[in-house]
Amino acid sequence: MAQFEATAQKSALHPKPAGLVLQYGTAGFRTTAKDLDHVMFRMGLLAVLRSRRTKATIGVMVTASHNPEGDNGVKLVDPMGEMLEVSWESYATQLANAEQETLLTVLKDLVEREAVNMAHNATVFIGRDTRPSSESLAQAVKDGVAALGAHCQDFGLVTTPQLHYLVCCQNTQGSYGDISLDGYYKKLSTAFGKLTHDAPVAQPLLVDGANGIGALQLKAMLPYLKGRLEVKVTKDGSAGKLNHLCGADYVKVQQEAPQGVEMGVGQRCCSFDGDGDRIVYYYNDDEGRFHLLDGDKIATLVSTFIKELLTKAGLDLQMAVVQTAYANGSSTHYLEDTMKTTVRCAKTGVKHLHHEALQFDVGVYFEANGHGTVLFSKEAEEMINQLAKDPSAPEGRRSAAIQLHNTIDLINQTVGDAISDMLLIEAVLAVKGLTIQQWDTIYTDLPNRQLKVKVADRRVIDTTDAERRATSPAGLQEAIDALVRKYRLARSFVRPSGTEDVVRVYAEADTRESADALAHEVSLAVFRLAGGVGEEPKPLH
Ligand code: G16
Repeated sequence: MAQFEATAQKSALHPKPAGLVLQYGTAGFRTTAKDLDHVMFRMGLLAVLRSRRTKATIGVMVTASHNPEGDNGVKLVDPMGEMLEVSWESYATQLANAEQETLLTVLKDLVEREAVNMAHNATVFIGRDTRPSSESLAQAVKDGVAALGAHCQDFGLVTTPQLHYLVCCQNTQGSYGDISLDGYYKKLSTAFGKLTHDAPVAQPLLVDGANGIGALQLKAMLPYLKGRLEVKVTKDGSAGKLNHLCGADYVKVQQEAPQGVEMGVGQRCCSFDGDGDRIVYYYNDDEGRFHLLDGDKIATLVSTFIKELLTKAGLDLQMAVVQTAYANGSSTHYLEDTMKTTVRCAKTGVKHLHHEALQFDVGVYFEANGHGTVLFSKEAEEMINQLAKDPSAPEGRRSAAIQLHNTIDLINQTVGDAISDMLLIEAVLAVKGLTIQQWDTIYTDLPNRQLKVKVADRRVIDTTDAERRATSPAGLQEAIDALVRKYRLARSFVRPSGTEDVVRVYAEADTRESADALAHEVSLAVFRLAGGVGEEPKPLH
């Protein structure tokens, strides 16, 4: 216990701002960078305890992903590369909010409740994004790890999914891949090369790197893809701020191209987010109209490709697509009615989608914002690999199994990964001989709008039914229902963001005007019934 006392003393060097209370949100803690030093130190402590408890390496990623450059945050990575187990989120919150005098008690309680063996070795992998504050915050994590006498390995500037990959490789003793960035580049590029071996090389792809780590890592990987994929990286951080008027979140929410990017007519373009775990595609048609292909379109493309290969391979595996309430109604209809695919709806946050996707042999999960991946169960992988290696199997079935095997190798199954998803999409388009325009016509999105409303305390909003209905404050859901009834093909919901201090509003309807009007009216209802602050939301037009 002397170790704890020394630790609590060291934590005084990373003081908690008085009165600050933070909540473990959709993807860890997130707020202005200046308020996070103590959180980082304490997450270093938590990672050590989690490592001792699981007897495995744990990851800590310093990033605020899509948030503005001045924010920062931290995401914790569990042994197989998943997000931190939900039951430990409350420990994280307790540690982050403990006052200096109570920190020791909170630590001791956690160790006792989880029966953590403090004599056990612990290892923590650390990564960070390109935010100016990230280096010193990563140092605070290291101080926390050292304070509990554990070992840490700092991978420096990596994308969030790369850190997930590295943690998984480490804890599978390299069977998921080599425990290095070189191993990551090689694994993905080799799979891409095999999958697209017989397909022609496509026209160059323009990638908006959100001025962040995704751009740096993609550039580092390009030599491995030479001759197979032509990519031009823009918003690579050499000028301009992280996520500012660019990046996947900007493009998805604003429904427009990143500012200042020269897009050729019909050119295939995509945007990453600030830590390289989201991707959306888009192009301008010859009338200058902008077309967005978001996470829903990606899920549709990828699930169709996998379903076709499973059918060709004659493998009877259960596949499902997992979406959230943000999924465009047209995508859900297309998947269920035309593709006859099982669709599930989960709460926002990849941890929820990931969990749901694990229930199937093949679980394709994507949030509309472009965050997602595909999970194959162990049994599914074994069946695919056996067939791929079976010389007595009919050629058509075997070659489909080989393609599935290469697809599995190309996918980062630990978490949504913009680089891996981009390569998967590029491979599917190349193998199927599809242009981005053809992909786009699979179905037509219902016009939709996302808005943010500032309220005094966003926790006054509670939701149910995978966030599709509000249970508090009183009267809000009834107000939304009444507004939705005014429009055709309309749907709307509200939920407190877990990464920003706002309430998010989503609306879709049969026309752009109706979707915008509905989103505005629902924003007003939130403002009036949920304690809006500042100016009332103004109509969009
Ligand atoms: C994170 C989560 C995503 C979520 C997004 C927005 O993304 O990983 O699953 O969709 O936040 O969450 P919210 O609406 O609660 O603010 P990222 O890319 O910012 O880490």
